[in-house]
Amino acid sequence: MAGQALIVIDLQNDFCPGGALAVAGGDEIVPPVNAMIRDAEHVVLTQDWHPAGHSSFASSHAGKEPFQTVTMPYGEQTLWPDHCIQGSTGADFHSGLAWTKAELVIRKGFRPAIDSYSAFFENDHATPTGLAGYLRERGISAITLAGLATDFCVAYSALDAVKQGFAVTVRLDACRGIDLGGSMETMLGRMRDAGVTLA
Ligand code: VGL
Ligand code: ZN
Repeated sequence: MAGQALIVIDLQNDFCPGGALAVAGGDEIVPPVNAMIRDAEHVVLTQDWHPAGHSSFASSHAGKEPFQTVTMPYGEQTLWPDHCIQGSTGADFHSGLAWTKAELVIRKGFRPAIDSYSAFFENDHATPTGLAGYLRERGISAITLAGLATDFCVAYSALDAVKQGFAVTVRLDACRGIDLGGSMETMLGRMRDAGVTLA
C-alpha cells in the first residue's frame, strides 16, 4: 500500500490565542491533531521560522501596518505582525502538541527576503523546501493536512501538494483560519477546484 503521511502545519504559540499572530480558536485543534498523530503512519511538522526583521513583517516596511500588502520581486505579499522569530517562545510548538512522533520538521520562512506559506515551496512558487522529494523518496504518495492557518499555510501547502502529484486531504475540523478579506472562502474554493479532499 502506498505510504501515507500526516503533515501538521505551524501549530506554534504565535498562531494560538495570546500569540503575535493569533488565529481564533487555534489552540482548539490540539486535541484532534494529537488524535490524528496517534493514528498516523508517518508524521511531519512544519515550523514557521523567521529571522528578526523578516521582509514579511510590517515592521520592516516604513509606513506599513500589519495586514496591508506590498509588492515583492516575487509578487504580492501580505504583511504580518512580527511572529515566529527563530528561537523565540512564539516559534515553539504549542506545549500540548504531541510532537515526539514527528519524523521530520520542515522549517520555512528563514530566508530574509522571501516568505514561505507552503510546506513545499516558498512564496516565489519556485524555491523548494525539499519536502516533495523527501516524501517521494520514502514512497509516500498520500498526505493529510491539519494545522494553522487554513487559508494561508495549510491551503498553499495543499495546492502545491496536488501540483506535485500527491493525493491530498485537508481535515478542516483540525484547522483554523485567519480569514483576511474573504481569504477563507477563496482558498476553500481553490482547494476544492484543485481536487483537494476537504474533510
Ligand atoms: C502563516 C502568515 C504568516 C501561517 C505563517 O502559518 O498560515 N500565516 N506566516
Ligand atoms: Zn510567517
